[in-house]
Amino acid sequence: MKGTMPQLRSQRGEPTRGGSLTFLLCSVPSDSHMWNLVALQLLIEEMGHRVVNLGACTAVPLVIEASRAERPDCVVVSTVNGLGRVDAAQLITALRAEPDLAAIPVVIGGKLGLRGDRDTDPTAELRRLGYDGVFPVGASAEPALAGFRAFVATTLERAR
Ligand code: B12
Repeated sequence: MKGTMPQLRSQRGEPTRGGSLTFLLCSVPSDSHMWNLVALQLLIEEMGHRVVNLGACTAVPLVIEASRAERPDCVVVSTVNGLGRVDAAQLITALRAEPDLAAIPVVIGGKLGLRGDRDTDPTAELRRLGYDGVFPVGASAEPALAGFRAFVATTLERAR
């Protein structure tokens, strides 16, 4: 996969408010939705941080390569097509198997199952596999986004 990393980066210049963290934003291989990624990139940039957005249908080897190249403060996985639960397990297993990347915080959020509100909560399962934060989206995205903001403030920004 060498040489294939897209250069889709913030075009908004250097972050302005304490913008010291780098986020690697990606999806999972099966998921072609992209507005979730665009919205999250804007949200994280508004928080004052730098985003490297790998785009939709993100291949697992690309996430590994970009993690090694960028040394992000956090990998953010966003998926909404409902297959995320399965794909996300493969992604975190691959990332955690790389000793030099194993300590990077990785969080996931979005519409993680196919049955909406009737899905069982995937949080415990995904945490057990190695995700540091899990933010499932239900009827409204706001609780997930609030949880993510709190994670960034308490876990990432405070750790610096
Ligand atoms: C546009 C769209 C498409 C377009 C995508 C175009 C593109 N390139 O982006 C097309 C037509 C290609 C498409 C295809 C499919 N889609 Co579609 N799509 C949508 C739709 C109508 C809007 C998605 C969108 O752009 N939303 C705008 C963004 C800004 O909102 P968002 O995606 O929800 O993201 C926000 C939150 O979820 C949250 N969030 C997301 N990730 C993360 C991560 C973290 C860490 C946090 C904190 C928060 C968070 O924050 C984001 C910003 O607010 C939704 C329905 C809907 N109203 O959501 C269905 C929807 C996502 N699609 C769905 C499905 C099933 C499919 C298909 C499987 C349909 C099919 N049978 O072919 C395919 C899958 C394709 C694939 N390989 O992935 C389902 C998913 C079901 C589920 N998960 O429960 C939905 C919910 C429709 C439905 N109600 O059934 N889709």
